[in-house]
Amino acid sequence: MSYIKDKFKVKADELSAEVKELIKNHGNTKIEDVTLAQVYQGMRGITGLVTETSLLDANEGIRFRGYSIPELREKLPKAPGGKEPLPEGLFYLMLIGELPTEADVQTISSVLGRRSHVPNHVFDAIDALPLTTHPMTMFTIAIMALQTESLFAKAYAEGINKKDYWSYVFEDSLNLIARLPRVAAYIYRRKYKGGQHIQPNGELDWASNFAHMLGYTDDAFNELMRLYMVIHADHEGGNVSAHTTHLVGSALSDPYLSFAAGMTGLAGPLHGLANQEVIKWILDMREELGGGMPTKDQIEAYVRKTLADGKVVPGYGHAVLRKTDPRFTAQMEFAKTHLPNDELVRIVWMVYDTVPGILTELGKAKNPWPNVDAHSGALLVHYGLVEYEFYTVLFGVSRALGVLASLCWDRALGLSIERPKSVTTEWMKLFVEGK
Ligand code: NMX
Ligand code: MLT
Repeated sequence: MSYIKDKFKVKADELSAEVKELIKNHGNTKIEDVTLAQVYQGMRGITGLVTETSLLDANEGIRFRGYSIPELREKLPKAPGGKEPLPEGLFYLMLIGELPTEADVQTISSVLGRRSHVPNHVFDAIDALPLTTHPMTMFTIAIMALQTESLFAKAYAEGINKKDYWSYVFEDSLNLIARLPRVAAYIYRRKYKGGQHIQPNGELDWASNFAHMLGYTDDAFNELMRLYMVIHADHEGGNVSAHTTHLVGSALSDPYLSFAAGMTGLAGPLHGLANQEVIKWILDMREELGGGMPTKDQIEAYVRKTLADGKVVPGYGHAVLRKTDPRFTAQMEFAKTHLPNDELVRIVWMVYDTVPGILTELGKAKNPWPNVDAHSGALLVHYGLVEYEFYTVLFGVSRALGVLASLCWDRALGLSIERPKSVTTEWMKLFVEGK
């Protein structure tokens, strides 16, 4: 791993010098104006963050260091016999900014395998929670319990030079990514499989070891996990989980604290919890209609009822995207190859044929198209992972790759504590009156 860390340091020094020059020569350049509405409405459209790992285009979707999802599926190294990219390769790409070789991916895989040990007190913390606790609550508590292992927190307490922060954040980030599948699988097996835990297999790649610890031995499920872990990993810096991790990290809270904070945001229904909400919504619809395949008219009526009840249609809409999410399309392609006749998948596709027209007709949602969450549940159910409350934990394990690679960059670039200015509505009223 040390050669990858050395390479990161070289890249970080180069970019730090470029950023210093940019600020020195163009520090007063105005990027855009901010409207009063933007300040009240979730800062939508305000460019206020720098995130190196990925960039979102409203129409085209996400690019990771310049590579789209179809390009990643083609270019990133695969497991022997596999067709989907290994998430370790995406982590390398986000960290270093270059496509990895097979050997780079192998190095990361084996480092993650070696660092995956989770101390017993973390399992004790999970075990202390009632079984009814939501898996995302268990997950964030377990990450907080893991914070005892932070090398950054320890080094900071001992007194380190700020030039070295990045090095400890780098180590913590790798250790945390290595440990998360074990923690997540422990939560799953405790809550849903009677506490019959499965030990990690150090021979496997990161995603298939996770699948193995969840209890899956199917090669197709390993492939799904690899794809799932790649497509959920990062979505530039402004989404709630990435932004929160970055914000909390800016106070020099260590990667465990920062990531746990990000995960509490991912657990919200307008963000990552939509992963579970979509399948719940489809299953509720099916139950209400008496089971089996609904007709297009029945789906349309159910969508209209959802909206009339003042609820959102989960899996549709986006704060930035204005077209079908390429992460939805990648999952649709996976389904077409592996499970084209699955009933739930076919319902997902019928919903896709129905919802955009209705949302467009009503004209309120700025984006009527599906996001990543609209498809994932149906794929997981097909392979037997039916416990939908767990889905956001899968999202969280994947999201660690992006937000922790970004946290390494934040500290390597020496980014400042985040502290935007806020005002009161009284201030706003006086401001618009010109006082
Ligand atoms: N169903 C019903 N109404 C919607 C939907 C939807 N899927 N999407 C947007 N709207 C409404 C939205 O609630 C808002 O209504 P109001 O003015 O009464 O507050 C109006 O349309 C305008 O919202 P937008 O500006 O289009 O969306 P915004 O940027 O505020 O929010 C989401 C983006 C993603 C939060 C929103 O589209 C949504 O709630 N979608 C459903 C939940 C979901 O799928 N979230 C997952 C996002 C991806 N992820 O994993 O994080
Ligand atoms: C994400 O993956 O974080 C979601 O699509 C939400 C977002 O980008 O705002």
